[in-house]
Amino acid sequence: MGLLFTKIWSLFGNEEHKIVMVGLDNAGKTTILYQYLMNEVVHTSPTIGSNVEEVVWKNIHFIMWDLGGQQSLRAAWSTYYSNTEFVIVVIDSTDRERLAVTREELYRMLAHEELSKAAVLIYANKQDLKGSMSAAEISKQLDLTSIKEHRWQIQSCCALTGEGLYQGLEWICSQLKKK
Ligand SMILES: Nc1nc2c(ncn2[C@@H]2O[C@H](COP(=O)(O)OP(=O)(O)OP(=O)(O)O)[C@@H](O)[C@H]2O)c(=O)[nH]1
Ligand SMILES: [Mg+2]
Repeated sequence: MGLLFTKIWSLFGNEEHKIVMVGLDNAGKTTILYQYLMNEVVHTSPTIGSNVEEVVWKNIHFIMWDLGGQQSLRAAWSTYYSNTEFVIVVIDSTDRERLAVTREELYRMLAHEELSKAAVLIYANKQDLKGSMSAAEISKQLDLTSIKEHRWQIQSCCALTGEGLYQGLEWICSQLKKK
């Protein structure tokens, strides 16, 4: 009965999918969240704790958690993982020095039991800035092809213009259909 109800509920587009958005501080997570929500760039300050919003895209409802990325806050990321279907990892593509830190955080996260079924979308953000690394370069540095236990996708984007953001959401929707 519970399952039937869930199925009927989802036919009406009322099912909610949980997304957790992580990445180092200054990567652009909060900017992306409010681009999704309002199609505009908001003035952000570093997130302490988290923001959560409901984002509706093509009648699909997402509960999107945007977590603060400062080092002292990263240990708390795992407290948000339960029932997460998708993880979005946001990368400042100009931040070459800290890509190794992102890599460490990425693999720590993927090893977490509660994310064993989650799919991962990686945004190579800030493509508008000179000297930004390409998605291919980031993919190589992060060794993404070694990820076998999770579905993953990398998408280059610019949160200021919104370019690339919806291709990322499209990928997420395509994964929902496969389930
Ligand atoms: N040039 C450029 N700047 C961006 C882009 N996306 C975000 N920013 C800027 O980067 C800065 C940090 O953005 P936030 O969205 O606050 O970063 P965050 O990942 O939420 O950071 P924490 O909350 O500290 O984890 C802001 O000044 C944004 O305007 C982008 O695509 N291009
Ligand atoms: Mg933030």
